[in-house]
Amino acid sequence: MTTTRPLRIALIGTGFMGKMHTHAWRTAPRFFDLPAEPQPVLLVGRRADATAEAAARWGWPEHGTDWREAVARDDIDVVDICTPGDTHAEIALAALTAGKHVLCEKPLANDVREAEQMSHAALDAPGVSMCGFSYRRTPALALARDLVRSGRIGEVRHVRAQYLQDWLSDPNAPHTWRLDRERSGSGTLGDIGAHSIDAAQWLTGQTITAVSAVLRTFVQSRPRRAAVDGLGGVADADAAHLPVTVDDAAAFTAHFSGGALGVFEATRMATGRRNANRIEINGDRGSIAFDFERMNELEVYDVENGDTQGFRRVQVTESQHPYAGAWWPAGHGLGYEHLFVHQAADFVRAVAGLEDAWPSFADAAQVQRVLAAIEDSAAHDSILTAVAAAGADERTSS
Ligand code: SOE
Repeated sequence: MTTTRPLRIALIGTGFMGKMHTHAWRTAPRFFDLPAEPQPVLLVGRRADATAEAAARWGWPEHGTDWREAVARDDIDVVDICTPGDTHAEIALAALTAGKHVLCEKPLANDVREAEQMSHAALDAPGVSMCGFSYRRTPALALARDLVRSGRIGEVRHVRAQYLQDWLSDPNAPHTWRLDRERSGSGTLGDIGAHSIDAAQWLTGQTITAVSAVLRTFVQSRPRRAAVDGLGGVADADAAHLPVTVDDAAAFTAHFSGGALGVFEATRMATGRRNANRIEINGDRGSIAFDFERMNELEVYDVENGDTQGFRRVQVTESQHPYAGAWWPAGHGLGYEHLFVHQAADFVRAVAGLEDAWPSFADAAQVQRVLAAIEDSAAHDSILTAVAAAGADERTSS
């Protein structure tokens, strides 16, 4: 059913996510049958020289330094926001008002007020909007969701989620925008803890209603960055240090709307753990367990298995598994970039009206309210803190 109708993209941001989304827009129509062809048109970055270089390398025909150009142009259909959180709301609100379709990186915004503004604007806007909680598009997690939602593990009692990275464990690792509260909203909590919160709610179909939390900053200041490399970079050893104004680690317990109990941990200081995004869910009839460092596998336990009981390691690479049929023969495996290709493909289908856009801005605003409750609780000696309720008109996807 592939057509050549173009869907013209402007991408804002030239960092890790800008590079990843570029790859996704280009690759999605090569592997998925799509009703329109994403067409990279305009790349926007803050620095003219770096943006020109990125545009040339990644194959963007046009580049600029003002996102307003993307919003104002009639020949742009989609605005893809891959900037630090402090600009998400302004860009997204302008783009939605201009009738664009909007894909926005997570967390949706830097605070609840902005997130709710975006969620309301999305409700009234003609364009489609989606927030980039990309892990939902991991085949193993999508399969886990089908199992949990179909009742295969029974009534969910425990959700145990850890998101562990280590790129900040060296106190001399350089300062980045991810360590500046003004730009990122929060630290490890919003950057990677938000993924665990979203995954837990999406997998179980339950929302988090109250939390008790601790946040910790282990390194109070860091050298200025001289060059970008991966998530961190290379420090300028001679430059003055900049203050770290966000959390390095977060730990919290959570009450879920359906009665489940959650235990969460997120850190960028777990030496040896590079991107261990893990989640285990225990129900009364079985369990599922996932670790992104083995992203092609899902561990599944069924209480029914009698003498042969035990967790089974399922390779989620069969053609009938979510997304997997578009790729390689069974067992050949996918990587991190595939999640973003799946996201791009689903976004194009949503624009064509073939499916809903999920996670919606309302889903992402719900995650933002959980983040806010965690910060509140941590600021008040971990006191149990209720998560604010969604507005009556907010429409979360199931
Ligand atoms: C992007 O989705 C992202 O959340 C990054 O911002 C994190 O730093 C990361 O490592 C996981 O993916």
